[in-house]
Amino acid sequence: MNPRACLLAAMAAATPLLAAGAAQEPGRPNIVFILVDDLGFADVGFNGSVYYETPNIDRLAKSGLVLENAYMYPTCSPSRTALATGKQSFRTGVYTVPVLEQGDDQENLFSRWTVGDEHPMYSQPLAAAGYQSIFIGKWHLVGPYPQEELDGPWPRKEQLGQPDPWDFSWVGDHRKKFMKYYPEGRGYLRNVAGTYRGDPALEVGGYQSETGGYFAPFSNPFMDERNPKDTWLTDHLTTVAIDFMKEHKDGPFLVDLHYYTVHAPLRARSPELLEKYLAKPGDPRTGQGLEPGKRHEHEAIYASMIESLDDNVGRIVEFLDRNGLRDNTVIVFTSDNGQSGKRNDTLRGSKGYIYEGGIRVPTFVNWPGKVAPRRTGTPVHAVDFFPTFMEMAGIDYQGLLDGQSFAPLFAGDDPPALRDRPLFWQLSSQWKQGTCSVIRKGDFKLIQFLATGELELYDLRKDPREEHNIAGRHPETTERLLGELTAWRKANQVPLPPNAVVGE
Ligand SMILES: [Ca+2]
Repeated sequence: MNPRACLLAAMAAATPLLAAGAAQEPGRPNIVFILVDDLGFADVGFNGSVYYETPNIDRLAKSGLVLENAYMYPTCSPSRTALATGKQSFRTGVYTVPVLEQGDDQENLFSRWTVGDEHPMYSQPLAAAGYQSIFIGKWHLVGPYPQEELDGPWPRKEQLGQPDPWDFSWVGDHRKKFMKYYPEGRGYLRNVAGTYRGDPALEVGGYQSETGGYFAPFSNPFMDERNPKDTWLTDHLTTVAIDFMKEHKDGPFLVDLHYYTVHAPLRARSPELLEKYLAKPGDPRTGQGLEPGKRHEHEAIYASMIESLDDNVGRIVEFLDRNGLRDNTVIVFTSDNGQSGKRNDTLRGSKGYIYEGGIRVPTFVNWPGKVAPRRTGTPVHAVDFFPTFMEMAGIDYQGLLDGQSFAPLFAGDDPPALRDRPLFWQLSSQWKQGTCSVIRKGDFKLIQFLATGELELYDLRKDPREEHNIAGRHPETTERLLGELTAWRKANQVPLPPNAVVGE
């Protein structure tokens, strides 16, 4: 037997839950789900960055399954909603971050902010199966005024708004009336730092404040700051995670560590790290670290935040190793959308765009002995994480889900049922680009803009930077994918903005 076949045979023997039709494994694994905010595909060493430094993250990636084509929506809210509920945007009505929307009620179905309790989250079946769970960091699955969303007309005539960051008049209602929209209403034992907001800048001045919310005092009403152990938010959230795992060592536990970093406002972790990255040569392949002047300082600050993220991932691994928890803990690492305003010459677009730079994110699953270390190009979507968590935990979940478990990839192969399936996106409200429906299947990605009917087709294998729209040159492929996309919309009765010119 060759070494790979030998490894697979050993894994097959050791992983009954992954075999077709197998019974549940008696010991459910602990799950640590690290979700980083706005971390770009190429902002980690394991995807080739030589400017940003992520040695701890890279080690985990190398000994795990790297998903090279892991996709989110282009912004926080729809991605986080899809991750949590396993449902597409058109079911939850969460299409983008409401305060970012551009245009009027003809051009948009204005997005919801609050995820309705008719949409269960993966944390609920996990809690029912005995998981002790904590939510740490950015929640963003509730709007500042849930009652306004519930009482108002639908679709709305105006987009939803938010208060000034330092206006805490909403807190009282959220602690009582709207708690069901918070982690505690979703099966978690505790919520630390999760609010409606998409960034940590809650003190007077918001983004312009000195700390940006990344340095203590954090001013977060959902965080106990009486005995702060750390003065830097990313360190503090990691300490909370470690304390929780200490408390619940006997497991199984779910730690959702959804860091606020590396979202704006950017703040340098330390003057020393800032100096280090200001002096470091840039990377000619990605363009990272090569920006001039003020933008270079921006990149160096960002790099210091990434290094701090990496240090903290290292702390988690060290804790698990020291406590003999590593083998029964699966670590899932991803980001909620592409990089925001940084440079990456290897992909088109950034946060807000449906191009690869906006939706393809750095992702891996590490589970010693259960996940064969390798890289795969099989595409996965945000809606696939919920069913994957169910399979990892051996839960037979019966609710409606739009995705598919990608746990079959763990054994070392790419089953055609996963490799060749289509992935879909529906963006019915707009920010940086027009509303659109999207299908990715095989090597191809087709974007249909709803207000104009314009089509863009890209061959991602030959043209990873999406420089050549080949819709006109490949009418057969275009028609075939458009047919699948249209059939998907029709089968799901996907609502479209009033100005859409595409019919079914
Ligand atoms: Ca984000």
